[in-house]
Amino acid sequence: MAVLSNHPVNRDQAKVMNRYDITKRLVGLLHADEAVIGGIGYTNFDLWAASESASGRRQQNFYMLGSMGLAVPIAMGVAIAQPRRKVFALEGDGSVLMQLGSLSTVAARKQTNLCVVIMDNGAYQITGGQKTATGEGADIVGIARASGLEQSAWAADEDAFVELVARSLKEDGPWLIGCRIDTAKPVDTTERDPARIRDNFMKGLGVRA
Ligand SMILES: Cc1ncc(C[n+]2csc(CCOP(=O)(O)OP(=O)(O)O)c2C)c(N)n1
Repeated sequence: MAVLSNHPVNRDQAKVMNRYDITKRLVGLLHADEAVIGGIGYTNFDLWAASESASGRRQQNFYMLGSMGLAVPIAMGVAIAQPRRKVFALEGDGSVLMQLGSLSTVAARKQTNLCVVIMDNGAYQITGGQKTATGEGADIVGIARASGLEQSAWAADEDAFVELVARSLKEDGPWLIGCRIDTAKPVDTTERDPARIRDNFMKGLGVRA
């Protein structure tokens, strides 16, 4: 396996970053057609905020509003249906902890066009900041590797994050990027209109006129 990062770090060494800032950097690296699935929690709020520009809001995003742990399964479904499209799943640590089996499923399928980004703030922030197990020593990148996702790494800092995302755009995955983030409030709130979210996403993916 190739060296994943020029700055290999463990969870404790990883810089605590800001979710909006790194989401904005990720969106800035996209070409246009990549699909991005934002998990429930503040992850999708900052994806919503980071995806607005002068030319409108990026349509290739899906915002999960209902249930925890579904960003990876939904992203995998999109990745299977449209294998030439790169697909990103952005998920909170609390949510991925509820659906750890999805990581081994992605690994077992060798879903090459999928990149999972975990926003680890050690808390269920949106429901009041209750501590998650990652705040007690569970290491999502370690869990991912043990699930078969060899190309999993903690982002040492913002530059390393950009480097890892850029690699995931160019090279086959599956990838998993662990990000330590702070508990700053998200920049905006996703519009709570699931039918519109679905329709926009389907248009963005070219499966609905
Ligand atoms: C299956 C399920 N259990 C509980 C909830 C209530 N709930 C919604 S978001 C959330 C916390 C999400 O935590 P995390 O994924 O870490 O994201 P953060 O809020 O930190 O951004 C909880 C408990 C839910 N929506 N679905």
